[in-house]
Amino acid sequence: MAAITERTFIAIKPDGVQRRLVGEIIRRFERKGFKLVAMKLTHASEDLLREHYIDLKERPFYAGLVQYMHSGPVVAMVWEGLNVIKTGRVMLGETNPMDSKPGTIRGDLCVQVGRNIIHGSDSLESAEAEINLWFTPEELVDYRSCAHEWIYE
Ligand code: DAT
Ligand code: MG
Repeated sequence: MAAITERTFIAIKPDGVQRRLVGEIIRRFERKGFKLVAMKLTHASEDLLREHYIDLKERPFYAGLVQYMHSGPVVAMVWEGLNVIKTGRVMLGETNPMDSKPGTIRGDLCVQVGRNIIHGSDSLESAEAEINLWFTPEELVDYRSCAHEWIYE
């Protein structure tokens, strides 16, 4: 069952950072009602990125994907809330921006699959693995949101 403390890993990719979309993307998660638990601007190593996308290692675009993700800084974040993994994916839109509906991040802000500006975990298992890969336990900040009672009954 989905929990209020469910967490997902969201990353704004190098194109999103370069295109000054960081504020726009964070704004959407904040306004929705999700709680920011961790965030850093980081130039990820190729080793970390290869591991992050390890499930896609046999795909023809894997090397280019790692290169693109390594081409500049990314904003790595952990967001928390009820059903945040699935809802986060809905907010992102489809993998290919061409298939993404208006109103979604990819539907509104990007054009091509190889420059789709944002990553979001797709399952509980991948969320846990990705959070552990990108963050140390100390980087996950424990605090109570003052809006909690106004977002949850
Ligand atoms: P998502 O990022 O929606 O979870 P994914 O995990 O299947 O999608 O793929 C990871 C990233 O790889 C995706 O955001 C963009 C890139 N990618 C996926 N399919 C691709 C393709 N057919 N050509 C080029 N890049 C692709
Ligand atoms: Mg994925």
